[in-house]
Amino acid sequence: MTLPQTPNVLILNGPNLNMLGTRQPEIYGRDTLDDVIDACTALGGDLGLKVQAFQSNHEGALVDRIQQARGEAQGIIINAGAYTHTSVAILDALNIFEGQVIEVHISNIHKREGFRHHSYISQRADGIIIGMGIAGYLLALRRLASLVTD
Ligand code: CA2
Repeated sequence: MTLPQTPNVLILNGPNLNMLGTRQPEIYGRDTLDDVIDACTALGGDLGLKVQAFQSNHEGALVDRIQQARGEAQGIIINAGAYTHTSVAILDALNIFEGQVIEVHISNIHKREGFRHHSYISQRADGIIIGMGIAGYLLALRRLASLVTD
């Protein structure tokens, strides 16, 4: 399949991240997911990247979207939410994806409950950004830009 001239980056968000900005601002901040995606889309434009975004509360829908990204996106930024700590299916899907993968967590998962300390995604991720708030998505985008346009 022919890849597009402008590199595509897919931002994937897992369960409950659609609630950003509405609850637990002390952990996740006050910006909504739409705010995050708007900021990433604007920065992506500056960096020469086309940004696509997908959020789902369903594991299989995230697996389907990762499969769809094959041959379509050069990089994935993923915050798999709680599936980070449970989902071999998402890890397997990412292992089939040929591009760059950056894992993002808004909160510092290592400062939280023990069950959040392990990530299945980290076994596949090319980079990990943890505990930087929503700025982590923008940092991930800058890193992906350097990885996919070099
Ligand atoms: O820190 C992160 O980004 C997490 O991936 C967020 C997940 C959590 O299960 C991970 O351990 C760490 C939870 C996302 C829930 O997002 C909400 C946002 C606002 C209000 C309520 C939930």
